[in-house]
Amino acid sequence: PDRRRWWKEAVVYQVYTRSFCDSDGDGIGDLPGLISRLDYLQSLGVQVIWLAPHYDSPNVDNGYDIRDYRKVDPLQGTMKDFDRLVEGLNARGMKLIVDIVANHTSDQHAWFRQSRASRENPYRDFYIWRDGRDGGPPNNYLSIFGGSAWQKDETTGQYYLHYFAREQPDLNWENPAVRKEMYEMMRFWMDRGVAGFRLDAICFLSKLPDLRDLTLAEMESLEHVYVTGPKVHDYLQDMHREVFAGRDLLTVGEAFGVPFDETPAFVEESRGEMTMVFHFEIVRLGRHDWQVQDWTIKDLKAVLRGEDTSSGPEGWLTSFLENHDNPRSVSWFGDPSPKGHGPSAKALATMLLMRRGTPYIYQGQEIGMTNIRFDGIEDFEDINARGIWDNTVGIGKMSAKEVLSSLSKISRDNARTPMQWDGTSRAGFTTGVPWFRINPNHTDINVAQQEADPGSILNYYRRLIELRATHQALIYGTFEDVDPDHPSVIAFTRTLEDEQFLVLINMCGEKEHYILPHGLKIAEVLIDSTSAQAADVLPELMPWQAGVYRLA
Ligand code: ISL
Repeated sequence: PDRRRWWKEAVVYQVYTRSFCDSDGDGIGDLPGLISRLDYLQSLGVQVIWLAPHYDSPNVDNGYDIRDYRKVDPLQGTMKDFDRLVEGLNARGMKLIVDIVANHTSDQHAWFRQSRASRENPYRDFYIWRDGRDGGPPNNYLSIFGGSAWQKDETTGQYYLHYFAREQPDLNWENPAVRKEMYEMMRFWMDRGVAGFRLDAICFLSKLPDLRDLTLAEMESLEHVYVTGPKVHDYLQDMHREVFAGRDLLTVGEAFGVPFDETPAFVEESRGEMTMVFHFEIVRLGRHDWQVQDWTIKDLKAVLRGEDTSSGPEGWLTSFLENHDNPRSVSWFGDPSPKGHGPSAKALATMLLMRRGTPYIYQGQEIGMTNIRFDGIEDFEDINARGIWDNTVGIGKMSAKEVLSSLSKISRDNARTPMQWDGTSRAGFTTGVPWFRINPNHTDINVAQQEADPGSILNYYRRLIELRATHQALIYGTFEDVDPDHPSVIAFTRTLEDEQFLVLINMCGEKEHYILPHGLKIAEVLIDSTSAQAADVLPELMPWQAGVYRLA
């Protein structure tokens, strides 16, 4: 069985500060706003907050472009506010993890301003500079956000590498001075009381040594290439020795592009790298990059099984269906229509919280916030959506209608609309003009209304979180898919010693005649989204019915 760890037992709540709660009426969420909602977060039962980048930034990529790692973004507050946040959390028995963006900085960071100034500058090697080739960039690398991953800098005539936006130059991790700066910066935040880190794009740190050209197939899935740098494990072990060792932190790495079978190396405790990683196979089911594809429940189940074993016998794993980079799960996997909304959001909550792995709830997911409508490219804020548009419609490669339809479904903006606290005109998010549109459905979907309704999605989340906390088997128990072939029902067990639970999820909006395999029978209901009694759960599952049961 797994060794007990606080970060395996915790449920994490991801705060995208800019869209969470605004305290000063400038339309941008901030730290004092977040502090004012700590009682709410505590009442959910989550123990850890993952805070979006809170550092000084020109906000080209909403804080993922850092100008000064040791300063709080004035739009979000002050260092005092940060300290108050940590105190407020600790006073409630909760912890904070911060987002570390180590792969790149902002082009406004002092290091980059030095670096670009001349070839001889002592900071030149903080970034990755190369001569061009035949009047173009050094190789055919593409940026994750579209276009070449190289930008020519007129001052010195060389190109610098940027895996993301051109305003996000990649740091040169080969350079020991870069590593030293990063570790010191991480210790700086640890000294201010953080309990761990979410490590942004961490598997991209090590670059391919020869910077050879990509094949066409590789250009179609950049993330699978950019994670294959030969030194990524050296750097993570170095970071562990210098920063994490002996401190029992929660360290979660973004493993976008890392295949399941390469994962144990990142998360096995004895190797000393990270405690868990985020895989994207589930949230990216049904799409390739930004293009939408068909998917089935059987596909989803295959990924659930694959992910469950991906961390190896000794590593730990995460469970998430949403974050700030992906559409809302009720719109993607569920049914956001008035009829399907509540039931499908509860079905997804059951999957999220009852499988093995530390669950991450993204703000608003607990009330079933949905995607928003986009009528044209001007409705998008996200640099990624704009990049996709420029590289398709912009160059006449695809029609506006086609791209708009896809972007509306997958855009990161869907997850970035302001938190829906109540049904008033600004959703209780701000008294000013919100930086981004509030979803008009906030009149129906909001915290205030769900607080008052015992049958709400919000209160179902609370009950699930409490259930997980009271049964070790729901944390440490093994996971077994007992019905891999059923086309619409997910059925798995969680087993620890002599305790066993069955989790059932009807993943469709139709009633389903369902018989449990292997002669299994339900003896007791621990939670059921339709409030069914043990004898009535089967053989007819209601649309989207989900629950956790003790077997006879
Ligand atoms: O969201 C994506 C594309 O739509 C992903 O490819 C994403 O860029 C990738 O998972 C890395 O994400 C992280 O680093 C980015 C930042 O924009 C994302 O918000 C962050 O989660 C660059 O720092």
